[in-house]
Amino acid sequence: TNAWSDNRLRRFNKDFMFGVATSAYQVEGAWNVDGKGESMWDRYLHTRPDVIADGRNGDVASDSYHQYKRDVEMLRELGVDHYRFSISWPRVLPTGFTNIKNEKGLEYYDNLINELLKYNIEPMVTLYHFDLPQTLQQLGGWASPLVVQWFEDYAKVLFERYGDRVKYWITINQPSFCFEGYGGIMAPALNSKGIGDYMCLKHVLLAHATAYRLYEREYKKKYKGSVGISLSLNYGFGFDNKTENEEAAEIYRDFTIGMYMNPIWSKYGDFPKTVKSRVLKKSKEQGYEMSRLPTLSPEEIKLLKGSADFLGVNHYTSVLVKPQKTEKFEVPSFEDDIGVEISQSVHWPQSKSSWLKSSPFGIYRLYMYINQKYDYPQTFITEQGWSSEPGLNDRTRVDYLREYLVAVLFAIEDGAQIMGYTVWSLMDNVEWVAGTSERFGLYEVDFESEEKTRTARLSALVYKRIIQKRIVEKDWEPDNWKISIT
Ligand code: GBH
Repeated sequence: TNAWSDNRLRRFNKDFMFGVATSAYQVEGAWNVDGKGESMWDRYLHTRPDVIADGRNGDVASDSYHQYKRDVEMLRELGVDHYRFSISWPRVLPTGFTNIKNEKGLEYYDNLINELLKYNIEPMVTLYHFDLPQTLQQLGGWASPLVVQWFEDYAKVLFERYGDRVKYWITINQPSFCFEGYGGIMAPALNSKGIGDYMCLKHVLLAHATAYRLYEREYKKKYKGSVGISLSLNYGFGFDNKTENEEAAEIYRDFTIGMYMNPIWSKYGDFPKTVKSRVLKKSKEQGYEMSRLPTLSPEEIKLLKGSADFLGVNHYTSVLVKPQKTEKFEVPSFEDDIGVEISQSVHWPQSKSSWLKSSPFGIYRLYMYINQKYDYPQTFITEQGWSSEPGLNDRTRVDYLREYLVAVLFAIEDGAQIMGYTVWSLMDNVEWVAGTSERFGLYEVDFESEEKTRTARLSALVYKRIIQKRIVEKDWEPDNWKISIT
C-alpha cells in the first residue's frame, strides 16, 4: 500500500493527533463587529490596500465569526482530533489592555470551544498569530520591552477564561514574523532592518516565556494543560556537498532554527554563539557601539530555558544555501548578517506561492537535525500546507500531503517525538498580503458568496481517509468525491 521505498507498512499510532489550523485575522472577518478593537493588520491593509495581491483584506475573510458552526461541521466531516485556531487579542481586549474586556468577543471563543468539545475535538489555541492591537502598536508594539507585561496580562485573561477547557496552548506563532514586520511587507511594515527586527525578537521570546511561567505557576496543577510555541522551521540544505556550501547552510540554520530553539531548548540557553559573534562583528564594522542583536541577561536566559512543554513545528518547504557572493543585501539587515544566498531546486514541484516548493525529505532532515542538537524534543507539527489555484481538484495538494506524511512516518521511525500533525489550512482564507490569490484550504471558500460557502476539495477526502486508516495509501481514490464528504 504505502511502499515508498520498501515494503514496510508504516502507520500512525491511535493516539497520534491529526488536525487542521486557521488564524483569527485570516478567517474570522467581523473586523469591527460587537466591540472588537482595531488590529495592526486592520490598520495596515486599510491604509495600504495596494500591497494586497488581489485587494481582498480580512474585513470579512471567511466570515468564521458568523460561520463557526459550519467550521466545526467541517471538522467533523474530516474526523480530526484537534483544531488549531487563534484568538484575536483586540477582539477580547479592544484597547489592548485589560481595562475593557469585551464580553461579546470572549463569548465567541466560548461558543467555538464548546462546540468543539461537544464533538470531542480538542481545541489547540494560539494566543498570538500576528494581529496585535493597533493601540499597542502605536506605543511601540513588539519593539517595546513593555509588551512583555501587556502579553502576560492578556494571557492571564485567556488562561482564566478558557483554561478549564483548553489543554493545548501555543503562546506565539512564528517569532520570525519580526523579520517580516520590521524589514518586509508584513504589518507593521516598519523598515528597521537589522535593528527593530532583533528588538522585536527579544521581546517576543520573553513574552512567550513569561506567559509560559504564568501558566506553570498558576494553572498547570489545576488544569494539566501544556504550553508550547510554534516556530517556522524550514530546512536549509547545503547547495551541494562542497564544504563552503555545507558551512553556509550551518550558519543559515543557526540564524533560522538555533536563533529560536537555542534560548528555549539548549543546555546553556541564549542565542547561538555563531549568531552572537557574527552580528557583533558586523555591528562594530558598521560603526555601532554594541551589537545590534540585544543581549539576554542571566535572568532572561534562565526564564527562557525550558520554557515550553512542546515545540510547535511549522514546516512548509526547504531551501538550498550557498555563501553570499555579491553585496546584494541592505546594510544592516538580517540577510546581510547571515550572509548567504538561498534558492530552491528546479526539480521541486512549485505551489501557487513563490516561496513554497515540495521537498518532503526536508522535514525528515529537519527532525534529524533538531533531535541531534536538542536531544529529541517533544514536538507537535502545528502547520504544514500547500497553496493552489481555486478549484476542487487539488491533485498537487494531495501529492504534497501524502509525500510529507510518509516523510513524517520515517522521522517517527527514527526517533522523532511527534504528538500530532496539523494541516494549514482547514479552509481558504486571507493569506496576508497575498489576499485570496493563494489558496491553502482543504475546503474551498467561495469569497463571492454571501455565506462564504465552503466545499470540500479532493484533499479533504484524502486527509479524512488517512485519519481514519492511520496509513498513507499512495493510490487510494474516493468515488464520487464531488458530491458529498459525509
Ligand atoms: C505561515 O507561515 C503562516 O503562519 C500562516 O499564517 C500563513 O497562512 C501560511 O504561512 C501560508 O502563507 O512572501 O516571499 O516574502 C509560514 C512561513 C514565512 C511563509 C514568510 C511565507 C513569506 C515569504 N512563512 N514567508 S515572501
